[in-house]
Amino acid sequence: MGILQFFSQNILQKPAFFVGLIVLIGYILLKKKPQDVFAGFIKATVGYMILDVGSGGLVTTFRPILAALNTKFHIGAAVIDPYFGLTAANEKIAEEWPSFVGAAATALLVGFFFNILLVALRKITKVRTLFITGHIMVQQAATIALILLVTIPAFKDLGSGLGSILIGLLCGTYWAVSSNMTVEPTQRLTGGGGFAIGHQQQFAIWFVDKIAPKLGKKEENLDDLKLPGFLNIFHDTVVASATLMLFFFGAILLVLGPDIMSDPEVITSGTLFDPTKQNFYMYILQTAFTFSVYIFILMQGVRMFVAELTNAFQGISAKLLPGSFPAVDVAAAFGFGSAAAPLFGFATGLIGQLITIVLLIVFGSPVFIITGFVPVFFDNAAIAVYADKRGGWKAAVILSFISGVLQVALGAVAVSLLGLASYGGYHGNIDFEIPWVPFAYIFQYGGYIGLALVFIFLLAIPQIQFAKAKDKEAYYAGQLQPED
Ligand code: ASC
Repeated sequence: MGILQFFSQNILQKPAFFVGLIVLIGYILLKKKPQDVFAGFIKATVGYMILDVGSGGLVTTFRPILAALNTKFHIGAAVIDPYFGLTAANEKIAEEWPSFVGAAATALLVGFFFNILLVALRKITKVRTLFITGHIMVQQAATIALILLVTIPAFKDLGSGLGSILIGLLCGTYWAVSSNMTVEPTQRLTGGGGFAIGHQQQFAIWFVDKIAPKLGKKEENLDDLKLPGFLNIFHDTVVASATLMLFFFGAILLVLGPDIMSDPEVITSGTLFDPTKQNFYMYILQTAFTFSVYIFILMQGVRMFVAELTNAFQGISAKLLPGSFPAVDVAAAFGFGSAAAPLFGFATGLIGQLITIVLLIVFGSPVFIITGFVPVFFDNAAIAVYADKRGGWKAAVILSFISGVLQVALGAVAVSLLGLASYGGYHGNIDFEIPWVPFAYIFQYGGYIGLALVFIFLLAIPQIQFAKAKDKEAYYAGQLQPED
């Protein structure tokens, strides 16, 4: 138990070390020189820590600003964001099912080892991917635990021991199967990059990869869009993101005003406005530009660790888990495809979200949704990157817009189904709209039979993928099929 707990707390829940450890083991298996093993471990761990600085900076700076909207307008709203979702799920579990407080952490371990087992048995399961994005697994285990506790009232009677194991098996199955669905789309995007996605939009990526070619031409890339001359400056990520953020967060910050932005009770992280030291408009400019700074940092870190991880994983897949792929953070995909795609996806997804939020108000929805930064940016950016690769700008714009609409509409459904309005948050990423909202309803109406059906559905997916693959060797090797 001690060893398991050490592993869970210090490695599994600290993805930088988790990734570093995997690189270390991979390089040892590859019989690299000790100094190269050491260097690889450092570059992977530090690269991941740099990614964390980038994404952590984005979250700490922009999350309180969105939450402040809630404070100012006194709306019983839920922020759709996985960190808000994590907090909300944990609070609700602690209040209503106190014996299940540690369940998500145990489920995390159970799920991880079950994923390894599914890959080890890949000749039977057809699963090729190991989900290694620890911080995402923490969030998902909590949300999935909550979904089961709320929708199957008898679930609590299993007790936290058996209950945690069942939650873990469900998590592990989702991790293994969903990331396995991203192998071909990601190989296509990256030109054989050798990794898959283990994040919060695997079902969406699979769907987008299938549907995008029907929506547009892949030759009509976002990067090739003939924009009016002056717009060319937006092909640069820094210029584009800074400008866009100046527009959106500028408006939000103006509405919130200097009083709120200088209130430490509301702006609990990021940079507090200090009226004695700075002009408010300069503060707005600075906050908007901070976005570009963190995006830049994030991408730098990703390049570092993905390079090491892909090398090292060849060692692991050859020796330990033959034929397996690492399923990593979706940000790893942003460096491939059109450089303009993440930003376009984010912008169109945001427009889709805002229109749907207005519609919620117009139709008197009891649940009000506040845009959370993580889903609106990372999901829709990813959708646009993958869609653009297969169907050009039209597919990217259409699909990220639809995703924005679904995030808000189904997010509101989830908040009311799970009773989360008074806890202020829901996970919100696109996989936690589809398939997880339908799954939650299947549990609600089917109880344990519903749960069994979801297991069967998930485990059947890689079987169908394998059955449809003409070249079976290529399937196992994660190579594209001849018809692709
Ligand atoms: C998420 C989440 C984050 C970001 C990060 C993107 O879903 O919880 O912190 O996306 O993983 O790089």
